[in-house]
Amino acid sequence: MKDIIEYSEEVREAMGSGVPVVALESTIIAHGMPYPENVNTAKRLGSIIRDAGCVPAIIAISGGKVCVGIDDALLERIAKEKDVLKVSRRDIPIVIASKGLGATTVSGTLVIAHAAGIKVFVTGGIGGAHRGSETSMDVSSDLEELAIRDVAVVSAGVKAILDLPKTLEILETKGVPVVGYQTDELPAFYTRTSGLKLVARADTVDEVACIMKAKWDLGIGGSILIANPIPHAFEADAKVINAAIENALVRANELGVSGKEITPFILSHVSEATGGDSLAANVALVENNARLGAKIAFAFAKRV
Ligand code: PSU
Ligand code: MN
Repeated sequence: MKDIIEYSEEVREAMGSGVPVVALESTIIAHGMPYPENVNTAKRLGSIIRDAGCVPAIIAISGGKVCVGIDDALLERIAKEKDVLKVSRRDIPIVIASKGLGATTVSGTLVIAHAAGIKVFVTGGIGGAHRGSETSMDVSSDLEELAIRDVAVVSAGVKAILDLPKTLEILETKGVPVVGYQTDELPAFYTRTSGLKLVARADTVDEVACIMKAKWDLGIGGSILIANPIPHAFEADAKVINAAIENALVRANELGVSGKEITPFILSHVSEATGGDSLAANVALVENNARLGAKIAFAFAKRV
């Protein structure tokens, strides 16, 4: 993998001098937000992470190479072009071989962050078990990679388009602790609560770093999922969101949308149905995660 990876200069320098690097996924840019909010958000995440003394590494695939850290020109292409591929772990070798342009999901980003030795990865929401997955078998490969990659993931919980209790069960089976950051409950992305109690809570980044170190020092491979609730001011009305999700699921079913298309389909329908509010919430929660992720990366680096 090593000679397939291309590091940006900033990331290479950071790694050489022990500055903590924070990974960011690119599917959220290509398929999760409209242009130009996506490129502006990506740049703001970079500034937040740099202001906290770390270095951001957006992960993507381009020209037969895996990119760890991308320049503004490639960011612009990922944000703007219509046929950017959504790359999960399964798709990585295909997109490298075809020299296509790929935006990595949580699972794709985890594979690459792990290979690059990055310990903290910031995203919005992870994939999981879809509603009806007991028959469709649609469970995101995000959960498989969370099980085996030694990278802590900061998310705003799990979006209610999924089956949250099933997703938590699978994470338990796979040994992935879900740590509520200053909360006892699993946040549901647009909302701070889901009614589902978590087994672990951390109130400081040092506690999170301690959990990471304990897990990996013992050779228990795999991720720690940090669930960071959306800031109060941006929290959405759960009723409005849930109605939009129900509608989107009915539409997806009618149109026979399945496989890797289903998540982007539902995400875009929900954001259409809720207007600009959900986009503002989405931006706010990812920025909030970037602030926390950088602090965690710093706290962890101090411990090793
Ligand atoms: N959930 C969200 N926002 C997202 C995604 C999931 O709330 O942008 C994206 C992430 O990139 C995640 C991917 O890794 O969707 C999961 O896709 P799938 O369900 O096809 O595995
Ligand atoms: Mn799926």
